Amino acid sequence: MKGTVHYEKKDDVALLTVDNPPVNPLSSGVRQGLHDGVSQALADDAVKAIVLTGAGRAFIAGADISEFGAAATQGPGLHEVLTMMENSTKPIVAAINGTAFGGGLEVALCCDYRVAAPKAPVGLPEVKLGLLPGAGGTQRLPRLIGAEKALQFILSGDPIPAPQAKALGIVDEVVDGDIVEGGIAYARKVVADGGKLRKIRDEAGKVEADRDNQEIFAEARKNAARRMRGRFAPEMIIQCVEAAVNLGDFDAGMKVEQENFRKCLEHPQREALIHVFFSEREVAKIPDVPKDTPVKDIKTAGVVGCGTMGGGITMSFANAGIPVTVLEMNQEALDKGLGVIKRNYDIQVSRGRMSEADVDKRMALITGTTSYEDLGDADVVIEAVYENLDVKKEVFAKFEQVMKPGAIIASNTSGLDIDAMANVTSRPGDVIGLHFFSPANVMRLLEVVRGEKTDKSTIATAMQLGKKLGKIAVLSGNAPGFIGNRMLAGYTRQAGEIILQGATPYQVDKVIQQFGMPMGPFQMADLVGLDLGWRARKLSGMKPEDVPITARVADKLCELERFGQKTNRGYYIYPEGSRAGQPDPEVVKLVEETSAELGIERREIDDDEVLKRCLYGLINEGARILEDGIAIRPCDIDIVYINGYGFPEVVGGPMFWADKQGLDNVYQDILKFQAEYGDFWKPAPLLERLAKEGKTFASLQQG
Ligand code: 3H9
Repeated sequence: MKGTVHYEKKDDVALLTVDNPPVNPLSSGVRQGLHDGVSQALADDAVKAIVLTGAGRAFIAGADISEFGAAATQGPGLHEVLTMMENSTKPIVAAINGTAFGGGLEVALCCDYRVAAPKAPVGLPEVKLGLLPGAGGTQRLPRLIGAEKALQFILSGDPIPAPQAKALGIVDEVVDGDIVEGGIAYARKVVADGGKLRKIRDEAGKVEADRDNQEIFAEARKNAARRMRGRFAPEMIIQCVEAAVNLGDFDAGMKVEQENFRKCLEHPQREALIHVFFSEREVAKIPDVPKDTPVKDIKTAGVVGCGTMGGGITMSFANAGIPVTVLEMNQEALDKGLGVIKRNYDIQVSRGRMSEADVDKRMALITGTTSYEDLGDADVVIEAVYENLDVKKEVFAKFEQVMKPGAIIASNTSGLDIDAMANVTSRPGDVIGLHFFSPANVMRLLEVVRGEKTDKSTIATAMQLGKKLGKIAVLSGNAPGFIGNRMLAGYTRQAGEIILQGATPYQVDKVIQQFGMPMGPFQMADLVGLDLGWRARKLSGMKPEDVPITARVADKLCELERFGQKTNRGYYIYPEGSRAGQPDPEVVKLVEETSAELGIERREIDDDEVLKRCLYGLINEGARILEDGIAIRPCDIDIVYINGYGFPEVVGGPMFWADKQGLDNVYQDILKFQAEYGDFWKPAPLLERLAKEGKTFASLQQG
């Protein structure tokens, strides 16, 4: 059995310490230990009270997520243990030493009293895993703090620090100093005052009052529809809290909770979201870069370029409290870039997300310069200049001259050759790609690109730096487009082909949005700007007849000065000041004309084909990326796509989704597309093999 609970007698108090490193989830051994420990304390006449705490950095991080979906679990069930604790005739005090999440907080809610260390976070994050607090949380919390606050707390899933939990009424006391001593002292005081028990299940006052306040549920549903579109768990949660309020009887409410918990547990979103949870942790593990690889301490940073990307990267460092020097070619460009950074922070203030003092603190960490010499002492330097290999090589040659020994030299390129840049320097071991996504201060993904000669300690440092910056870092090999943009190329190409063959851009975008992406490929193109590719093609001197057919429509739009959102016209028309585009019949006409010019006969393409062609293009390329060793595991691709490209988390990422479609089904469709549309659709050998063997991408990660 996994995990244990230590039992110690501290005179008249039994101290139970949950021990299941690193974060004490409620695995079988912990449930058994709680059961045995409470039994032992109840049987011992000398014990007057029980204190429950956790070993290490957590109190209890919740149910053991790895047990969900497992065939059978050992040990007593959590409900059995909690019922026993709640029926205890001796007061139980939860001494919350650290993280009390999910089932962990629910255990604490079954105790009579809760004291907490000031920094201990408490939360019910189940909604993020597609679940609901299924150990009484939806019934006890409304009884403790009222339905409205309970709903906000459970639906957000966000943790709060102990002092805030005290203000809400979740925690009785915040203890400075030793939390276990504090818990024992609290328990003794309860005993001295007569040993009064406090069972939340019996407290009806708050839920009775809420019965006249039914609009809180309508409000919760409205918010959930807005913030958690397409999610299954929120409605299940609201129904549970409604039951807590309207049914009155605790056990009847618990029945609703258990039934809805089961529905969530069986829902595909739950499996996908738990896959995402474990994958986010898996991507930090790099097989040939062991955990004990020495990492460099990053105390200062340098950024070259203060445009959109450079400015965002600079903000990321400042947000993480790391002093950063940002370089521009001349004072004017520097002033402009720094001005944009300040304005971005001011917007945060106007939205109430930051205080003026926070902005001052961050701006004080940012230094502007026009001289490379000023970057020399930085522990890491990142170039974020124009996406052109020659320009980047020039910057690297300058780094070679000024950077102190051991500093990490990085490029923010979104797909160019890291080795070509590394070879300009005499220290390729220090060189790495750090591909941020725009806006860099907001987007969570950081593609870390390993060159041929990148040192392991450079990789380990970059991965750790990602975490420090609040990003999720995924390692990619060095090949054109890395993981994300290489896959994206197939997706956008398909979108381009489909509209020439009969769909409209609006149909494609609708299908992709209905799938759960925040925007479709043409909305995305309008946002990024159609002129970027058009200008690059012009600059390269490409003849009109050599322009790929999938870019012809975009180039025609550019000839009409329809560059996308920036000119209020692109594939869509944007009324002044609005980002919500409206379809334009003129664009449909232009697409139809282009098909005719190219001799492509238009036909109706159904939504199913649109979706499959866009997504199977991604997946087939994903399989090649795995074969080439560019991504370590399928889950690395999933995390890249969810965090960098808006792939819906609730379907677990493209490779997980493909597994759920059945790889043989995907493969058979790809063969049909190949027969119809040519060798773009040649199945990746890995996909073909897995499909024929009846296996999944996930099988590559097992064992
Ligand atoms: C629940 O409670 C349902 C109940 O309401 C109803 C039941 C009937 N289980 O994140 P880290 C592992 S649902 C199993 O790197 P940090 C994690 O995989 C649960 N394993 O550390 C990792 O393993 P590895 C509600 C877990 O300090 C290691 O611990 N609870 C669990 O950055 C370290 O994790 C949650 O949703 C778990 N519950 O952050 C809490 N939690 O080293 C989910 C962690 O092999 N957990 N592991 O990769 C978290 O939010 C963070 O892990 C936490 C620590 C903040 C606790």
